Amino acid sequence: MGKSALITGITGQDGAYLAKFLLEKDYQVYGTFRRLSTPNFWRLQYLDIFDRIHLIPADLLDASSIISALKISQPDEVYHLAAQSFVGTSFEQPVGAGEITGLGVTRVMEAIREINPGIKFYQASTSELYGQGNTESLSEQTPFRPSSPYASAKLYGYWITRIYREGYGIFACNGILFNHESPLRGMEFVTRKISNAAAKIALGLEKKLALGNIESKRDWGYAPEYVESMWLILQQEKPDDYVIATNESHTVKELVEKAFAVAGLDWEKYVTVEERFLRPLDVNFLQGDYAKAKRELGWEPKVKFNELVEIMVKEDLSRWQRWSKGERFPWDAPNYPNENKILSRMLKLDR
Ligand code: NAP
Ligand code: F7E
Repeated sequence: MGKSALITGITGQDGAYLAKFLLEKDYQVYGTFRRLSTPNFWRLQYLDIFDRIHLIPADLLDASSIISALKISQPDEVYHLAAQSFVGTSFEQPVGAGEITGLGVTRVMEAIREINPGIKFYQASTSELYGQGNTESLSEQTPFRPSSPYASAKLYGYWITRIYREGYGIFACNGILFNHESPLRGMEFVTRKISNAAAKIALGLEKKLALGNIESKRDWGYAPEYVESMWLILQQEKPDDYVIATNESHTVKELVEKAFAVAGLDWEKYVTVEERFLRPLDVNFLQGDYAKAKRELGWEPKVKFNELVEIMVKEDLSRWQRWSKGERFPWDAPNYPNENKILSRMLKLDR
């Protein structure tokens, strides 16, 4: 019998890919999910692993549910991926960001400390920790200067992880992952927003796309490769923190240009920049130096920017084509309202 792992946030992009990866390594895979009025298991169904995982209801706001999840799963490893993960939302729900994304980490760590301090713990840390003002590749040594409620909650989670490692001797590690994307990415993130819009416009299902800060630069990698690094981090002799990235950065404008080209379109005819999609603070440059991960984990990225954009746009094109012909399959886009439909604090500001 293989090892056992508990993934918080198994319904999200990384949770689904990590579950698939661990099943292939012969793990017993347990995952927490939130009770919602409409079930949200489409990614697990899309990867065809839904029947092979064990689901446990839990919410990061409820410590008792986390304790139950640990008692039921008795894991060797916990991958703590659940979070309020959209930076834009953290400006609208800043208290929730602190409670869920920040204090949630302590609830999981405390449960581990009480139930079994021998459990290994992975914390989903992020390049957003670095914040504004950088122009060069960022490493484990670069100081953090968070620029959003999301990032400051993640900074708290980063330090709690280190404190439980150094204070209680728990095998607790931070993966400082730069942006990673895939056809399973949430619809509100810029890569998927663009790949979905390019596909719909090419098929005559949509007319335009409104974006925010298109000068912003990101280091975008491919999510299925990044989940392998999470596992590698927990297989080392000593617990430590690692940057996972591609060490390349591109602007949102380059992304939109490439995505529309893959769909056979000239982006300038369809894309507008609208102030309502700008954040109160944005991080303009992120690029990660993954030398330590390469040296110590033997990890390096294979899929780079152009291939990533091609994978995403081609998949969204194919999905919309199949859907238009009447085929039905687990998928988020048909139920996602156009962002113009959503009245948020930021959208209301200029009305
Ligand atoms: P995601 O697709 O948004 O998934 C987030 C997961 O957290 C979902 O399963 C969600 O459940 C769950 N969740 C949210 N609030 C919760 C709560 N109160 N209690 C329990 N579960 C809750 O995010 P992702 O892209 O997979 O990212 C995984 C983790 O890595 C996150 O912590 C994120 O902040 C971090 N991260 C992501 C990236 C990236 O580029 N993707 C980079 C660095 C770090 P529902 O399905 O019910 O919403
Ligand atoms: O924005 C700009 C936006 O929302 C990327 C999360 O996984 O990665 C993610 O956070 C950039 C920003 O991702 C739009 O202002 C322009 O500069 O796709 P995003 P993010 O904020 O980088 C990090 C590593 C995480 O940890 C997070 O969990 O694109 N941008 N126009 C836009 N962004 C969005 N969403 N929508 C736009 O219309």
